[in-house]
Amino acid sequence: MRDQIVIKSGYDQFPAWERAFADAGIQAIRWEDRDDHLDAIRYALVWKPAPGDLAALPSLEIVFSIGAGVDHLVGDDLVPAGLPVVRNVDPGLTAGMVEHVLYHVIRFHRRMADYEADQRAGRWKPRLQTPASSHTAGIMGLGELGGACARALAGIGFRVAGWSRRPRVAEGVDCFHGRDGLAEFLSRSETLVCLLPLTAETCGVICRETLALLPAGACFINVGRGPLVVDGDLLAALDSGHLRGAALDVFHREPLPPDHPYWRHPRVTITPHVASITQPATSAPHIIANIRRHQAGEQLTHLADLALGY
Ligand code: NDP
Ligand code: OXD
Repeated sequence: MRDQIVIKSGYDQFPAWERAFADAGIQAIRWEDRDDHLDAIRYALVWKPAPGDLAALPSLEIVFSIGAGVDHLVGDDLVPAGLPVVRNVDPGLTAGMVEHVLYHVIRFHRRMADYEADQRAGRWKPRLQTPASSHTAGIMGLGELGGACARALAGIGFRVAGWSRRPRVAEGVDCFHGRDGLAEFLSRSETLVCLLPLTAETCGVICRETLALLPAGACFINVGRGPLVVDGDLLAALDSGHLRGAALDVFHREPLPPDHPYWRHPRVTITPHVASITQPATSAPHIIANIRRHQAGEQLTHLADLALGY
């Protein structure tokens, strides 16, 4: 019997997953068809399972997250006790995130939002250009995605600072860590990029106190998760002009409710949680390699620690 992996995705990518796994001799099963394969499904590749969903798969051995974030797997009755959870590490997802973050950092650095407003007003108003080397991008979260964004920004000349939980060393990046390093990190972040996972420790980290530590006129990009931000505090910092702009991809409630003040705020740019999307062709090799390791009795890589939340 072929190995079987059941897939529950937020996007209709089943044919691409099916092709990617078929090449390795693994049969992909649509989530809707799982009851016909209950005894054979050993692996699940999921996004936002409902409580009890995974417990109903009696032969399950590994849970793979379709997303880089695993916050959708933290909670009662989501992952049966003892099952390993593997994070998604996908060069395609990383490349997409680097594109999104570079685009927004450059957009803020080159004042494109101001020029767009000028155009709407029919206003010709040149501003002096400043070099990237005079602008510090601060990256919160120096993991797979934050680390790649930091390297890419440094590579095109930005000054880059980074913040992580444990000490990190990254070429071209001024690294800070822990609560003790946060104030110094924030005080130099002219554009702050949030690429943290949502955990008990990081929830609400972007709040009145932390926003006040950013330089006046700073910009903010959130591509981590919505609840990392206290919305009222971010709106107050934008209204007061302390923040020049925000590019928000993730929100407390998704879809963002139609009456949310972010929609119409002149300093806010919204995207619908699309900063980057898992690409089956580039993500599957990492999943297949872990299935092979598991079958050989070897240690899995990129295990999530659900107690830590990432
Ligand atoms: P990683 O687990 O590789 O990296 C997480 C980083 O956050 C690490 O550097 C970690 O520190 C740091 N971190 C965690 N907790 C804390 C803390 N309490 N204080 C300071 N730093 C902390 O994750 P990824 O880079 O793969 O992904 C990051 C997040 O990006 C995901 O969890 C998800 O929420 C989001 N995402 C959003 C997407 C979108 O389209 N908007 C797409 C994909 C992901 P340390 O290095 O010390 O462990
Ligand atoms: C992810 C996401 O976690 O898309 O990968 O948000």
